[in-house]
Amino acid sequence: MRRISPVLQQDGVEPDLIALLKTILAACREIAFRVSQGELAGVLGSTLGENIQGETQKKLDVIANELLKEVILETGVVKAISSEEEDTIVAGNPKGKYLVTFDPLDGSSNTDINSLIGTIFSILPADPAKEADDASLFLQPGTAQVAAGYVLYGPSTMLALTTGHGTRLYTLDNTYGGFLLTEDQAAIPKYTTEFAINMSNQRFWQEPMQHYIADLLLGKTGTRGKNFNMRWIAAMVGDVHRVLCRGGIFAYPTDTKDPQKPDKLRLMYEANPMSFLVEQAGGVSSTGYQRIMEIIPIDIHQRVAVILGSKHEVETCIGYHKA
Ligand code: AFP
Repeated sequence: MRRISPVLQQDGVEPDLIALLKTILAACREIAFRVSQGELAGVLGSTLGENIQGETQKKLDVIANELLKEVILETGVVKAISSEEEDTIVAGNPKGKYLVTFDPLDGSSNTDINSLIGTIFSILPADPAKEADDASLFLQPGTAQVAAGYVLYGPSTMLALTTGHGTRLYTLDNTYGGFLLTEDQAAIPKYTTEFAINMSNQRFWQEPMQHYIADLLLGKTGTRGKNFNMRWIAAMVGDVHRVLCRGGIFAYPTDTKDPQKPDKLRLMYEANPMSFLVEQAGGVSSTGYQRIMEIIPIDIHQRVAVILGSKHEVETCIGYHKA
C-alpha cells in the first residue's frame, strides 16, 4: 500500500503543498490519539466558553484547534489561517503562499457518546498583494481550493483527500504511524436509495425540501416509485464519508427554526471542502439553487444550505427547487 507523498508527487502536487498537507496530518494523528484516549485523557466534556458561532466549545474542540493552529503556522508557507473556533483570522508568514481554513472537530457533540467526529480542512492560494491580517484574503470561491480533505476519527482513522485529481481515501496505519492509500478513486454511485437529513427540523424547511422529502418518504407508493432508507450521524464528516463510500444524499437545508441562523453549515469550514471532495468523486453539491463551490463568500464565518451526494438524486432534489 502506498504512502501519501509518492501519490501526491505522482499527481504533480507542489512540494510545499505536500509538506503542508503532511503537517496537517501530523496534527490530525495527534488529535486521533487524544480522541482514542477519551475519558482517560480528560478530554471529554465542555469548556466554559463559546465560539464565534455562539456554540458551546467542547474541550476537544479547543485542543484540536490549538494543535492545528500551532503546527500550520510553523510551516512558514501559510499566510493566514481561519478556523471555525476562532473569531478572526490568524496571520502567519506574510510571504506564505497558502491559506488554510479548518473545522478542527466537526460533530463535536458526538465526542461524549464515543461516536464519529472528524477534522475538515481546505487550502486556498494566498494573494501576495494583501496583508496577512486581511480577512478578505479568504473571500474566494470553493473553486479556488488547491486541496481539501477530512480526517475521520472512527473505528479506524481515515483520510479523504483531493488536490483536484480525484478523491482518494487513506487509512491510518498505527503500526508505522502514517496514512496508507486504501481507495485510489472514490466514486459516488450516480443513483441511491439512502438519504441523510435531520428530520426533526422538517416543519421548519422551505417548500421545495418539504416536497422532496415527502416524496422520498412515500417510497414505492409515491412518484419516486422506490423505497428510501435514512441515516443520520449528526456529524457532517461521518455522513459525507458514508456518501463517498456507498453513495446517498446528504442535506442540511435552510430552515426557520432560528431566524437568526437560517443555515447551519459553514461555507468555508464544511461546505466548500466537502463539495470539492464530493465533486472529485463524481457527485454533485448545491444549495438547491447554486453550485456551492461557485459562491463568492462575503464573510469568513458565512453559513450555507447544503445538498450533496449521488448525482441523480441531488439533481432530482434541485429540480424541486426549480418548480
Ligand atoms: P458541531 O461540530 O458543532 O457538533 O456541529 C456539527 C454539524 O455542524 C454538522 O457536522 C452536522 O451535520 C450538524 O451540525 C448536526 O446538527 P444538528 O444535530 O443540530 O442537526
